[in-house]
Amino acid sequence: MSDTSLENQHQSIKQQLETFAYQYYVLDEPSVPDAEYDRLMQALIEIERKRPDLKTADSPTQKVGGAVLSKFESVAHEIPMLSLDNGFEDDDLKAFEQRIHDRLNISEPIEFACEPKLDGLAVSIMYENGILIRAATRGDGQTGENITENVKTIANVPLRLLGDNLPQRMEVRGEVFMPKHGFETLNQTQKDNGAKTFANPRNAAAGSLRQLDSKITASRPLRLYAYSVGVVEGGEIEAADTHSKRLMALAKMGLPLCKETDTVVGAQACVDYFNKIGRLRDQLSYDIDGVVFKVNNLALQGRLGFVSKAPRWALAQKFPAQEELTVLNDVEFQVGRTGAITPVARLQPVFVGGVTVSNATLHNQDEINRLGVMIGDTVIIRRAGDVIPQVVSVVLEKRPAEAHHIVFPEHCPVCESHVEKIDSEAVARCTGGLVCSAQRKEAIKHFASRKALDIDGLGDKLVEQMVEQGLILNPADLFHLDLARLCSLDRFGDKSAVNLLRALDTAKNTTLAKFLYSLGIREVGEATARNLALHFLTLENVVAADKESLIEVQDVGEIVANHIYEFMREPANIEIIEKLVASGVKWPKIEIAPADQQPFAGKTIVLTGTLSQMGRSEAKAKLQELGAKVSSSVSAKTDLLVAGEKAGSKLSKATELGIEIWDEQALVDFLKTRD
Ligand code: D41
Repeated sequence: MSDTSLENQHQSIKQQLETFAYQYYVLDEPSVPDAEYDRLMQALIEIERKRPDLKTADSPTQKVGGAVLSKFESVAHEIPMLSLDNGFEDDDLKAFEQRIHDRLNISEPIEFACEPKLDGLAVSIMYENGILIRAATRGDGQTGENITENVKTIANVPLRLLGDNLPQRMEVRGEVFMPKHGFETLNQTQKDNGAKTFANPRNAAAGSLRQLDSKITASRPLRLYAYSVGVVEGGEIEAADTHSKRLMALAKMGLPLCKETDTVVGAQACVDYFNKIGRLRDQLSYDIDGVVFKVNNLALQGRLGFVSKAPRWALAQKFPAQEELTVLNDVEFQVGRTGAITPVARLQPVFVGGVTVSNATLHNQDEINRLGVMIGDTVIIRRAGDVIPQVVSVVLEKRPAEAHHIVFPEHCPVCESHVEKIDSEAVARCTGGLVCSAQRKEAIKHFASRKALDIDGLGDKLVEQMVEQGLILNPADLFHLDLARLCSLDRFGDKSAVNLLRALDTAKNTTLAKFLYSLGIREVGEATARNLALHFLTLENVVAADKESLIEVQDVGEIVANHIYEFMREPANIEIIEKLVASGVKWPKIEIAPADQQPFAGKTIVLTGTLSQMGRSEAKAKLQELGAKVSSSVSAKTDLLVAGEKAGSKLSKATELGIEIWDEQALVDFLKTRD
């Protein structure tokens, strides 16, 4: 091929790749399948192999990394990278606005730019005439480290800016972070490879950015959000008179911004924004530790200036800490419904993430070994969202001389039955079965729970009391309770008793799927119970099923089949089932339309996004009744995708593959025609 045609081809492929990467990583709107992107990238690599002179600094091939350094050179920031003042309470925001008013000698409400405070690492990226020429860490604010090769591999960092009227020089400042999902995947891969896992996305981002081999960085799911500029010489952006216009100019040049940013007027509106982001926090795809508020007007920013390295015009309002130090006072062992024994850390109470925490789960023996934790140790505990607090790590320097090992019990702490640990499983179990009052309590709680028989008013505390006083031993006994016995319970009046008896009566009308789920068979969740019901149609068939026919049920493998089979071979279980049926627990006969009347027979359907009119499990059940196989991932074999709100990658994949797509309303309308 002639030199010019190779050059033209290179130019054309390069531009296509830049556009696709921009659409995919910056706009979040994929336009071509991954395979097409990979194919073009290979073609570009091939051309550059023949013509190394075409391998310029902004070539998309630079995204894959390659350079291996022996150390990071230092870089002096032309304009120092400032730090941020912190605020913690609503009043801190009010005081912030007050200080601004006082200093500027004005009283009008101030306009603030608001940005979620990403929990990553601040970086500086220098572009000259639109080409990325250098990137550096913040370091101490004056001097950082040259991490150009690594930053170039970050998927959403443009190597070349878009548009015309670009600045001759522009330094973009922003935060490099690892999205939560990428962090989970990375840790799983690390674990599978026997490599060390990272404690949180921030550490993972820091570890990934500080690699001398940029190929490693390239393999890590890092992202950038730009939040400011340093040096700016020329270009349209120079004319911006507010922070938000600057950010807009950056977006126009192809730089990624956090989508949750906004501007508000006055401190109260800042408080409202802070609370709104706080509520959204768990749903965001990245970790944040607060919100940064900045005076939007650049002229006012200039007048305010900075004190001791932090601008007077910005404030980082922090969420309550999610990690704290405390002492592990003791470990207790709890017995669950299936006998699983869980070590629970009893902690010196500590205020973290807005609540006082005195317990944390230690999961199992493997986790205790992994942490190397001893009683008496000072530990770091973390509380994220609504999940159970976790012990993150041990502060070995603080281990007291009297610290002692955690001894896993060989006998059940509740019923003293033998504890069994199967090598292939992480959990240890009490072998007591229904002899064990802890397992009994949990089994009854499960039986009464909302997704099972849904017995209104039968809460956990009440179940515990009833078991402790010997009123009931198993779920079947619930239906033999009477007023006199119920009224003997602590703080349980006539009225509550009547209500509970009525709720028990109502709960007798259920479905076969819910009944099977309520039995609490190991690893038989809602979905499996539903599959069992649809497959076998009657309780008798499930009870009598052999392992081979159980494995035929959708999503039932050998292990689950074994659990079901063993459960049904246990005379005590059969006795309970028979008693329940004798007490009047019943369900409607399952009518399966003949195959030729099942509109989705043989079809594979995927549900994605949020379904607001019906729950996802309800939608799934209805589709299955109409013959569909409901799968969780989109592939060429998918026949239909039902996309609710906020549908993401599955929707784009289905679009790419040309699969039929319905919104929730279409499904609802369709199901109506079947009722
Ligand atoms: O999201 C962030 N972590 C963030 C950090 C942000 N959205 N804005 C920031 N703005 C600044 C100033 C106001 C100094 C330009 C920052 C940081 N600084 C910052 N990050 C680390 C140290 C300072």
